[in-house]
Parts: sequence; structure tokens; C-alpha cells
Amino acid sequence: IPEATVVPNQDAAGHVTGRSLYLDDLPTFEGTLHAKIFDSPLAHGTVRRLDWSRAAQREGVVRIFSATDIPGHNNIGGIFPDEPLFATDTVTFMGQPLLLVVAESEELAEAALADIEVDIDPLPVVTDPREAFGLGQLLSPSRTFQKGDVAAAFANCAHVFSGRAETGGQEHLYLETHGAYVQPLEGSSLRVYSSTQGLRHVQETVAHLLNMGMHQVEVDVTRLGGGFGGKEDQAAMWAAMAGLAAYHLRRPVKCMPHRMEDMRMSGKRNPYSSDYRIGLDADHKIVAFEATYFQNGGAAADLSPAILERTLFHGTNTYGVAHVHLTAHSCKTNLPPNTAFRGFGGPQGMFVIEAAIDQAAKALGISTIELQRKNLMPEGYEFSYGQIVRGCHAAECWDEAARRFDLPRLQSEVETFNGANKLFKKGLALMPICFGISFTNTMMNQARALLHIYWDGSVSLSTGAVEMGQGVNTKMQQVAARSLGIRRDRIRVESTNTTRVANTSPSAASATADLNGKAVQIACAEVLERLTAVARQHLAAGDADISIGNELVHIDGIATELDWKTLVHLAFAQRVNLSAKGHYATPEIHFNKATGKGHPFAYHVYGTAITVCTVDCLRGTYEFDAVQVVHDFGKSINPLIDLGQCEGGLVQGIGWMTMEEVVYNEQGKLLSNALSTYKIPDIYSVPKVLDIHFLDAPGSDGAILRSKAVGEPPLMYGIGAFFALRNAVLAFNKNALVPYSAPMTPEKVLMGLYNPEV
Ligand code: LUZ
Ligand code: MOS
Repeated sequence: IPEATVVPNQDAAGHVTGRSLYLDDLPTFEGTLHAKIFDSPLAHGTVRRLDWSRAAQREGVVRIFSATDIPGHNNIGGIFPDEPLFATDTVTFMGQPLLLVVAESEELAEAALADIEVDIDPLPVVTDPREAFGLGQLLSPSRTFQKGDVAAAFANCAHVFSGRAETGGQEHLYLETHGAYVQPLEGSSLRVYSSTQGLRHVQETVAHLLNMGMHQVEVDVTRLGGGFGGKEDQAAMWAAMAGLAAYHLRRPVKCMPHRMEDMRMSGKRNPYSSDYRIGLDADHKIVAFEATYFQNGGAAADLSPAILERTLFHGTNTYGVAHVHLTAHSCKTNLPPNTAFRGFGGPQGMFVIEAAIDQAAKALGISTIELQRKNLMPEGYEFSYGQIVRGCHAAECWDEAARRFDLPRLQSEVETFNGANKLFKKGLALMPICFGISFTNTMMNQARALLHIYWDGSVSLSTGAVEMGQGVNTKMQQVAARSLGIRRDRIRVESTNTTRVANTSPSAASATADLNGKAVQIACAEVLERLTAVARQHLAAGDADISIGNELVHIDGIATELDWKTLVHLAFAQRVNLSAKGHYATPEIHFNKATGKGHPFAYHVYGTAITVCTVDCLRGTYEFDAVQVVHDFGKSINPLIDLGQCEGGLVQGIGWMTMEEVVYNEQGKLLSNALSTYKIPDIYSVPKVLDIHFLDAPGSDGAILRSKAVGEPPLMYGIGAFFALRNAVLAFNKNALVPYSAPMTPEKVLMGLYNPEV
């Protein structure tokens, strides 16, 4: 990254000095109470008796709330109203809230939980999606995407292979847990400080719970200590809890879980179990692909129906396939409702076709890499959902990666190493990605920005974007500074607040900088038009071209002495409006849910990763030697932030594919319920070499300043880690039985190495 292009994240200094404010750092209001949730100890059952009389008598306990205290709707569900805030007659997952204890301190609230008595008659617990499907337990109608005629195509294929692929859940493990802090305002209104990606859902949930209009609930977010999708929908519960108590008690209430409570009560990435069939012609072109996905949705819909749809959108990843038939079932199980997680069902879908291609290649005795490359989709390819690919960089990323990182040399190094070593084996795999940018629900692709220029020339900027460590505030500041032609430090990016920017879509789908950035551009352009009119008149510039750059007004590109601050003074003196609101809605996108056809994405993001790993064949442990990537950032406006997103995403993807194992027992109890039993990548487990090359590419009109969305796509490079490990195992034991079942933990590697025994 050339130094000239480095714009530091405006949060960097605050983060490293500990001065950045998170939810729990907000100054405490006088009279604040603390709320703790009493949650179900069983995953499924009928509530016979719930007795909190002893707990209510305890010192410091102010009140205990249950479903009967809700004046409005006992619902926190987003897409469907199928999820109660408090369970009443039936509990459907372990960790489901039953009561809320509110006390003078967190410790006192926590102590009172032990005095609550509950009797639950157990009902059968289902944790497996296929079993749930067999019982007809679906969260939403099943969905199908198709094009061509797979049945006929399979009949004519030279080679057909079928199999099963599975991916596990993933704990978000944002550094900052969930939480909300609610302050009663005058009348019955509330201000909600929330750690949420989705302010609108929080606002609506609290309002409807309390039978109020959304105008009586203000939501404010300064920043999150990470979200990763976990706070797209599920932050609403914590706000609803604190909101209910604050509403009744007219005192400020804070509700924040400890890490283990957060892990127990919140949903995770949806695990999937899928069946596939792949058909190739004699030339090894993939002609037909068919898949059935069983999504483990947990006990309520949450975002699972939308996640299910994105699985279908990405079912063929980067590959051109003439005949496609994909069916997906969202299965209802007795687990906490699973939810959005970086990639939003896309990674789960992509893993399946990668498994199918790998199986086909190995059965045919050809290289998986050859088969992948041969089938990369070309420009003009039509996806199963009807969108025609424009600006395709699939093959370009692949070929640039192969050339730049010398793929033949890497391959021969792996072979040489494996020939020379008995107890250590290396594996190599390529992972091409293609990720669609836009919310698949077209309605959500809108955003707004509010711009105030104060008369001293300083600027206040509000958008619907939530800063969660991804650097979006820095990007918003950059966009405004470029648009107005002024220094970045003149611009303050405000907290995200529903009274300044209403009806926000969640900061999600990698689209936050695009949507909000374009709204910023529109707001800036409006004020700029008024300011340049003032400048034109003041400088008697006639119809010459007026612009502002480097804080000075330019006439036909030549700087004048009129500076930004003076210009703003002049405009204010003339009573010119120095504020503007920008509204942006992504043009041209559409999608018909009934036919499964349309043009849902503004554009796609491409890239290819080459992963090399080394497996210790006595112990099953492994290391990643290198992940080398060519990624399509378009014309990055902030290469440093984008590089960080790419590195973080791919490491998170490697974690999902290798060491992160979400384990529930048959009773639906989360066993991987703490950082001692759930392992995420750390500085020791990241690849020794992480080399990310920026493809020289034009970006897209749909992207902010042609700088492509970067949040989610890199996560899917992690899928390469699974296949690299699997290849290393096969290098040790060519007959090893290693199912396409992620995560590939050291235990699974070890079992693969010696099954069957060598
Ligand atoms: N959230 C959502 C998302 O509501 N719709 C989407 O399409 C999406 N995609 C990725 C991540 N979150
Ligand atoms: Mo997300 S999975 O973009 O909240």
C-alpha cells in the first residue's frame, strides 16, 4: 500500500489508548438499575410452575418481569413474529428467557436468579436439521432456484457424482457482548443505547413491545466492539428487556450479558447439512448441479429465511453451470435461533459445490484445481436467479493469483516436501469466490445521510451506518471530505441515531459503505450547489466552472483566495441553508421471489486464494504456511482498512472451517460455552504468510467511488483451508476417509489420517 493512499482509521488512536466509548463505557445515569435474564434450563418442554416469590424478596431486587408485564406484543422476531421475548407455556430452546430480574446492582440481580424455581415437563428435543425436516418442522416455506433442465442434463452427462457436505455453526464472539442501556425520557418516551447493527429493528421491537409508536423510541449507537451479523437482528432482545423495565420503573436500566450468557442465549451461524449431485461432460465441463440444503435454523425464524435465500444465490459460487436445481429447507430445531453471520448463508452454499467439484476431480483422477479453473464462469454468464454477470473478474483473479504466486512452483514444492517427509504432509487448495453485493431483499437497499455545516466551517455528518470496527465512519468522513473539497478533520461523524437518520437498514450485507456513502455524496452535492452559487456571485465568476478543493474555491480549476471558512460565513450571512439530507436507493436492482428470477445484486466481488498448510501426521495438528490472495477491491478508497477487512475476514473463515466447533449435546445444551471450549484463531494460528494482492480493476458504479464492498467476501477464502487440510491428509493416507464435513478440527484430521489404518 503506497503511503500516499494511507488514511488511518479515525478510531485507531482511541482503540489503542482505550478511549473509544462502547456501550458499557457510557457514563452511568443516576438511579441506574441492572437487569439479568432468567433463562430456560431445558431445550424443549411445558412450563408447569414458575415461582419467583423468594427471589422477589431478596435485598436489592426492585421487580421481576414476565410476559404478563408486556403491554404490547410479546415478540422480538424480525422477518416473522414467531419469537416471544419471554417464553410462556412452552420453552423451545435452552437459554430462552423466562423472566427478567431487575435490581440495584448487577450482582444483586444475579444472586436473585438462584432463588427462582421452575418446573418444566420435558418434550422431545430435536437438534438435527434433517430430523426436524422429517418431522415437518420448517421455519419458512422451502425455496428452489433453477435454470435449464437438470434431469435431462444428468441423463446425458459422461460423469455424475453425488455426496453429502456439512458445515458447522460459528460463534460470533464479538469482543463486546450484546447489551442495551435504556434511559426514560419525558412522557413515556425512551432513549435506547444499544450495541446493534440494526437500529430500526431495535426501535420497532421496543415500540411494539410497549405498545408505542416508533417515534417514542430513540435508538443511539456510538460503535460496537464487533458484530459480524450477530447484532443484525438479535440485539433487539436486550433492548426489549431493558426497555420493558425502564418503561415500568421510569428509571435507567442496563441489560448486558456476561460472555457465557451471551454464548448460551444467542444464535450463531446456521449449520447446514446438504446433499449434492454434479454432472460433467466428457470434456470435464460441469453441465448440471443439484443440491438440497438442510439449514439448522434453531427455534425461531430470526433471519434464517433470508440466509436460506442467500445460500441459493451462491450455490454455484464462481462457476458457470448450464443446468442448476437448488432446494433449501429452513429446519426448526430446539437450539437458540441461528442468525446472520458474515456471508449470510453464502459460505454454506459455496462449501457444497466446492465439495462436489473436489469429489468429482478425485474420482476422475484429475486435479481439483484444473477442474475449478476450467469451470470458472465467463462474462455474460446467467446465474440460476437470472442475473447476467457484468464486469466478471473470476478468471482474472484466478490467473493473476496463479501467476503472481507461481502456482506451479507452489505445487511442486508441496509434492517435493511430501515425497521427502513421512510424518509431515503439506496440502494445497485454491478457493475462488464470487459474492453478490446488495441486500437480497430489494427494499432494504436504501440509506440516508444528514449533513450540517456549522457556520465556523466545521461539519456534522450523520448516516445510518454503524461503526463496528470495520472503519465505515472513516470511509464516510473520506467521502464527505472529497465531496466538499475540505480537510477530513473538519468533519465529525456522529453517533448513529434514529432521530437524525430514520428507517435505517442494518449495517450488513457488506453494503453499508456503498449505501450510506452514496447518501453522503447526495447530501454534500446539495449543499455544494448552494455554496458554489454564493462563491460564483461573490467572485463574479460568470458561468465559469466553480469547484472547491484543498479548502479553496477554484475558478476553472485555478485556486482563488476564497477559502472554505469564509465561503461558509458568506453563505450564512446570505441566509443560505447549510444543511442537507441525502437519500439513496440502489438503482436497477429487482428480484421476484415467486419466480426466483431477477437482478438482485448491484455487482459482484471476486477473488482467489491459494492456501498451503502443513499437517503433523502423528498428532493431527496443523499450521497454515501461507494464504496468498488476489482480491478485487475495485478502486479502494481506503486500502489499509480494506486490507484489514480482507485479512480479518479470511482468518475468521479459516476459524469456521478448521478450529471453531459449536457443540450442543442431545439435550440441546451448548457444550462449547466459553473460551476454554470454543477456540477461535489467534496470533499463533493465523497463516505464517498472508499475502493479499489488489487486483487492478475498475470497480463498479454501484460501489462508493468505485471502491467495492469488502466486509463479507474474504471470509469465504477460509473454505480453501478445509480442502488444503483434506489434501494433506490424503497425501499421508491416500485411502483416508475424510467426509466433507467442516470444521476440520485436529481431532477430525487425526481420525482421517488413520481411517483406514495405514
Ligand atoms: N442481511 C440481510 C444480510 O438482511 N439481507 C442480506 O441479503 C444480507 N446479506 C448479507 C449479510 N446480511
Ligand atoms: Mo451481516 S451477516 O452482513 O450482519
